[in-house]
Amino acid sequence: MGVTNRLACYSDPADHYSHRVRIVLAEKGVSAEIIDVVDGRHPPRLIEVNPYGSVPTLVDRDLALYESTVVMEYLDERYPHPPLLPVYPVARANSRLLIHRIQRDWCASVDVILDPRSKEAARVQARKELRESLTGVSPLFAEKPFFLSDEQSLVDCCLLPILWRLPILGIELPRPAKPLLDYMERQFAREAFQASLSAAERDMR
Ligand SMILES: N[C@@H](CCC(=O)N[C@@H](CS)C(=O)NCC(=O)O)C(=O)O
Repeated sequence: MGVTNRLACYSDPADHYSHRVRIVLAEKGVSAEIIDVVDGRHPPRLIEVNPYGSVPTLVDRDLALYESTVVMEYLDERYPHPPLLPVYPVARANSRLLIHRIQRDWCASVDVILDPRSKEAARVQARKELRESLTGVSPLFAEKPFFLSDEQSLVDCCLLPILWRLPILGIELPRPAKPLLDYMERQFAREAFQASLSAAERDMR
């Protein structure tokens, strides 16, 4: 008899927000049924549980959650080991602020670059801004093994899907970004990161 996963995750195999949640699941070693949502073809059950039909959406028995940050924090609380947010309130708040900044600055650029409706000039500008911004913060990655942290955290889980996509975003980091390039090499080699990748994501590099 097959084992039914109590968790199901509606995920677009190419989407960086869905990738965040798949990384958290892999870091926690939690098995979930990954239901691929591609080309806007929404399974009826997804529409039933999420009025926006957006992915990622997590279903845990009677609970349905969407918005990647909400889903990630739920998983971190539901499966506390290993913890992906610091214990103390100041450090937790700082992690949440970093996630917000990744969202506002870097995810905004990624979404412009990948949106087929974007004008070419906007795409060129977003690519330039993202490349310069990542290069600018690169020295921070020389200070700690993870992004401004001694431990893997939800901040890394938000950043890695972007960094993995740099080739398809048309961004090559320059040599001075070496601390960031080293961080990427370390992170991409992690077993959990490799386990998080969909077939479409494996093809991105
Ligand atoms: N802020 C959302 C963004 C997620 C998002 O943009 N999802 C896209 C993925 S391609 C989506 O589901 N769009 C609506 C749709 O496909 O109907 C999050 O963090 O989860």
